[in-house]
Amino acid sequence: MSIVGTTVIPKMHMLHTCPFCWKVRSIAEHLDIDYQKVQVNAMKTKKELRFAGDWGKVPVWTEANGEIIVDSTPIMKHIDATYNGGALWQTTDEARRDQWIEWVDTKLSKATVPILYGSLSSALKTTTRVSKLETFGFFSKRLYAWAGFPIMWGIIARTRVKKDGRKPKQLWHDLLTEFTDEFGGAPFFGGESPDLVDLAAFGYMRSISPFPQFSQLEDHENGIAWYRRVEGTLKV
Ligand SMILES: N[C@@H](CCC(=O)N[C@@H](CS)C(=O)NCC(=O)O)C(=O)O
Repeated sequence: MSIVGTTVIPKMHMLHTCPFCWKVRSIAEHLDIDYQKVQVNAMKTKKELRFAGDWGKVPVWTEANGEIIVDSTPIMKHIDATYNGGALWQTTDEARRDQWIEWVDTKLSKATVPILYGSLSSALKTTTRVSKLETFGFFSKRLYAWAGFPIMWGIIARTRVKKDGRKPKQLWHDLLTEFTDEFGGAPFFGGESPDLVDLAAFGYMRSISPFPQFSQLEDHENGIAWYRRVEGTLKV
């Protein structure tokens, strides 16, 4: 719970560059919800999130009444249900919605690491930027900027890129084609306006926006047109 003036507002524990946090930020901005962002120390997430049990990951959403919700998609559903009557999750075709939220949370979530860390030069660019954007201690910031990139590149991203076989940009383009083709000519997955699936997908893509690699996604004509349409619905 957090008190600003006399008003009690919800808060979100987050990391600036975490894609799952961008999902929650996107729905909150779409619905114009007043909440407080609490940046955690990237090296001390477990410790700083101990209040939420042993989940240990961001985002963590704390409602004004003290209720704690974890995991980005359940948080999005909670926000929609609490502040919006569940309208973003409501649909006439639940099977399609459930299939695609699952697709977004498995396919798009796995595409963020390869584009950011999939080559040595992009990994270096990313970790340097992350070390500037996130909260670290004085020494761990420098340590992360220099030691983080070979770890992310060498161990995590390279394995994923190799396993998929496609270049990270190609992977994103294929996913954006698959997703936007599903709209059946409508401007959004949700039809004439974005729904929770749009906002979740948008959140993953938006998490790349602070990095130079975002230009590789801007090359996808239908994908970026959809992205700008969703962006246009945010109240920021
Ligand atoms: N399924 C979770 C994943 C959250 C997650 O993995 N967050 C990362 C940051 S991007 C984290 O907090 N990692 C810390 C850890 O695992 O120790 C969600 O959608 O919220």
